[in-house]
Amino acid sequence: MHRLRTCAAKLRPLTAPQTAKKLSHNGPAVSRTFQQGRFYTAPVAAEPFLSGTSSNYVEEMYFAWLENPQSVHKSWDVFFRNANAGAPPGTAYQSPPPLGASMASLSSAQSVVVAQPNVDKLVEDHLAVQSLIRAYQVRGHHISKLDPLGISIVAFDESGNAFPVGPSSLDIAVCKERLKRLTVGAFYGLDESDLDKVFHLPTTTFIGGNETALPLREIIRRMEMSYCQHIGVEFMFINDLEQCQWIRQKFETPSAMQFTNEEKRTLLARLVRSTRFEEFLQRKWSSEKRFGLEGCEVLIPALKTIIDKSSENGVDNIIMGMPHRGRLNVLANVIRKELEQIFCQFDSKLEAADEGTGDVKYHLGMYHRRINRVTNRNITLSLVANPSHLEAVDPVVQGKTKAEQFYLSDSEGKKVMSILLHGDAAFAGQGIVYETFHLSDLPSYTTHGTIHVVVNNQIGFTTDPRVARSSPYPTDVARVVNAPIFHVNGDDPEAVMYVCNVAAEWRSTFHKDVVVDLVCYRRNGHNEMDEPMFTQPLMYKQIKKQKAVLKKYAEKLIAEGVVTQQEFEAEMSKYDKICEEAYARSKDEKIMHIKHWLDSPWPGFFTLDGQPKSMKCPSTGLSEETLAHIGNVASSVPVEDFTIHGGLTRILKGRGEMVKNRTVDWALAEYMAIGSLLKEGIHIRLSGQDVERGTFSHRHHVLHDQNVDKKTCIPMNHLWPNQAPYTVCNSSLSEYGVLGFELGFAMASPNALVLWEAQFGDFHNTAQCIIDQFISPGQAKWVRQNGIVLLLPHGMEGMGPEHSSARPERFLQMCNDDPDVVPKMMEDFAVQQLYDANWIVVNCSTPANYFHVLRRQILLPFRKPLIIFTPKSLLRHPDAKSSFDMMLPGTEFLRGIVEDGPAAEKPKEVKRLLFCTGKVYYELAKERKNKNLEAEVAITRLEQLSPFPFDVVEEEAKKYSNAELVWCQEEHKNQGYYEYVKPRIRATTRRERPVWYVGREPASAPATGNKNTHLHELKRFLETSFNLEAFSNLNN
Ligand SMILES: Cc1ncc(C[n+]2csc(CCOP(=O)(O)OP(=O)(O)O)c2C)c(N)n1
Ligand SMILES: [Mg+2]
Repeated sequence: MHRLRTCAAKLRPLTAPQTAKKLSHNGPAVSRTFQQGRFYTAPVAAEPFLSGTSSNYVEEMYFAWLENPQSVHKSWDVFFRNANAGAPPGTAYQSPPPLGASMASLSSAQSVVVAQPNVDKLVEDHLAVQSLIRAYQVRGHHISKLDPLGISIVAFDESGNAFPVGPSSLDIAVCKERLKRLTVGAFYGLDESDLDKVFHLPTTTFIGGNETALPLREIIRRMEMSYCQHIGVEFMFINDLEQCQWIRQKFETPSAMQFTNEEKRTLLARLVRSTRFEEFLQRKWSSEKRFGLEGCEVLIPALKTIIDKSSENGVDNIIMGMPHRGRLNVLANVIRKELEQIFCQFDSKLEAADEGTGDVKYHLGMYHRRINRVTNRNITLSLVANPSHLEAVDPVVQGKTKAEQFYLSDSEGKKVMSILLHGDAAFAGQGIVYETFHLSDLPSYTTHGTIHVVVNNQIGFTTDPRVARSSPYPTDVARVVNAPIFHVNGDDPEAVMYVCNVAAEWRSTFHKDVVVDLVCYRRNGHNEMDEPMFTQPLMYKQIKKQKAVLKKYAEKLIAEGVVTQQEFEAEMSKYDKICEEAYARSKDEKIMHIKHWLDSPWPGFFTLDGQPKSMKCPSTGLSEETLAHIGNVASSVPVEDFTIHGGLTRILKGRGEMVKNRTVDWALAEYMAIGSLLKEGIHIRLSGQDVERGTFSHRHHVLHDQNVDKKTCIPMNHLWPNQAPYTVCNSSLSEYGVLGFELGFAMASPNALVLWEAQFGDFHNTAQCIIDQFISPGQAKWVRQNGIVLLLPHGMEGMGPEHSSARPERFLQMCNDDPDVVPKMMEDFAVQQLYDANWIVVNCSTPANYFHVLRRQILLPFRKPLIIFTPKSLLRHPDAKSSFDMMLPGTEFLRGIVEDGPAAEKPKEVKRLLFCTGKVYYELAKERKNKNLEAEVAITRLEQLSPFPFDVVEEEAKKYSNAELVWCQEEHKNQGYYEYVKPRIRATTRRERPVWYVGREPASAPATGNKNTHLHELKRFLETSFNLEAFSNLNN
């Protein structure tokens, strides 16, 4: 009870300003003292009956009275006045004079509560009514008529009889039963004889319209109308009173759902398009799968309503993501892709004019700018390309939306918004939905409200909801972010249109997520070739009887006289003709241009025919002055009155020393790369868990004032007067969601460097779907380049199996370069190789090289994903420092760092050429020195693993022509790089020289959990690395 009242205390102040305002004008002289959990003034609070269950109700009364003393019954008015005037407890109440007035006269209803023999009964009845109203608001959706098939369990009682629902069944017994379901219990003591009693309405309902009291019968009728028809509103979990009131007003206000004839005709026309489109496809390609929309044709008018309303509210750019169901229809009738372009996709002889794997109909995206005919405003609609993996596109859409908002300085999402479509089974089942919802209100990830539309056909392929989810609705996941959920019967197009309007208004008012759950059915099997009767016989018997929504709605409008039969038929013929004409034109389409299916064109970045403007990469070096400037800012606090932590002062001082000595460590090199690109107008966004400080406490891009909460400073944003902005943001604890989001962000523009850092590299595998479905094959599947950078901390540091390996073998296995073919070494070989690659995989061993590869990423004339295995111990390794000299103009990223010590002076005398990558180099170099083998063993580091630096390796192999070729890695043999590099090194030597392996034995886990074993393994493979006899008796 106390908790409840404390909650009330939290909610009530929202209306307090209005109340206070009123009070200061004409209310009684009551000062409103907010006490812990209670709002009465002390004398009122002292009344004995306020301590019981009636207190909530009385509190309502009291507030109503404070706002307007005339709004409550006279007896309450007298009571509150007396109590406030100091009447001793128990004496403030005076029985009202008996009223003889007729109850039919509702206009004077505010003072018509029947005289009660005692106040307890009066209070209890009002309480009962208030609870009843609340029960409808909270749980009315459970008994609303959402299922067009009428077979969902909520419409049946225990004996299997369909429950009579709706305002027509106002028999009190029925109401009681229905309300029992809502209230889990009795009817609060109300009975038949109370139906004509008039009750004052609480301020938490709008069913009264202009009336403040209504007979119980009418209250029930109106609550039934609001909450138990074809719309089920789930919102009472939202802990914001204003938002709850807003929703109540939308659904409770009498006659809220009114449409003009014009609107009804538009709705019918949209249904005609939606329905006839599927029928047309079925006629022409009866044996093709199309994942049709039959049973949810209303999706098209639903989306169009959302778009119209949003456009009316100022949105001019909508980014959508959707699954297979109804995709073609959405492309045709919402995004308005030319019909012939869609139809020709069914022609198997269509030839592709450009790259891309021809994965068009269900996966490719779209981008289209056009005039919205309803609002006459320009609107850009894009549909993001998606893989089969249901819901995987959700965070990608959000990231792209965020980026578009960012570039348009649309900081509140007034211009750009996203719409996500979902299937019922996928929405409930896929965890990425939850991860995406959790990004929705985070400052650096919010898109200021997404409208989710669920095509809830009550089935997922062949699986019933009752075995597909543990929640009552497929939409329950949305409750975590307090998104209202509007369930609506898909066979009532007007109800659908109404909720879609409300959803769009909600989004533009509160800038928060909202869900429209279109409860519908799937007329055919999962696709048109599937037999649904195998698995859902009863459901499909019902579906066979089901009249199509278009027919039902047309009949309704014809009966209402809104359209005539002829007009309806003319509308259908008109659209059929459009389809036929497009079909004829589609026959002329012989060549298919996948680039016409891009969701994110990058105007000006490529030549007109989509090629890079050059095949050169400018020098990535920087002037001494620029390096020093960035270094100095990185070592300072560039704002006044800001107290940083003492430890950080030391770190910054250390950075300052490095700058003086013209050297950089890892963190400083990163600073230089980012800072310099900002100067060149490139927006940089670094996102991931704890990236602001850096997991290893090396980065410190956000400084925190030690004395003032939330006072932070990002020195990177204080580098240059007109620099591009730098966004660095700690993310939610998600990989799938956040990596998807950043990929989407990177998709929007080629002129931004977007980096996602995994806390440890091994965590990337919870985002595997984004890597496998989007990043690795994105360009090949969807002709879409993307320059996202993945920073994956990697290295065998004895930290055990969980934090050691970013699994380089997996990334390398997905590289598209041929292991057995040495490419032609022409001019610009290195850039050409990058252009041909699906992605770039590097493992830098020096800060300078890390610096160059980040800069190269943006200076290249095209975009490729870049995977960087980043070090842990090297962050502070005394040898892992680079001189400014390695970063000056003319310097560049080194794909291989070749031996330059004594071995290089007399290469023919070298016995062994050790190839390696990453941090193991430092261990090898140290061991070589200890063993005094610097002239005998050359060590060459491969910094870029893929595309493979064939030229570098070839040259080194030739140079050390008498040396054994050895690949050394610290990872286990079946992991790391060995499988990838071995055939490629062999190919460069025409398979004439063996490539020996040194490293850890094959293993299932990435590393041992035992520190001693770790050190032992290290010792062993270092020994072997410099045991020049190790392979002398072996064949490779
Ligand atoms: C992540 C993932 N797992 C499994 C599948 C295979 N699959 C394709 S459609 C489908 C059923 C989807 O049901 P629902 O989300 O309700 O959409 P509907 O087809 O009913 O419109 C399944 C399981 C998939 N595409 N993606
Ligand atoms: Mg489904």
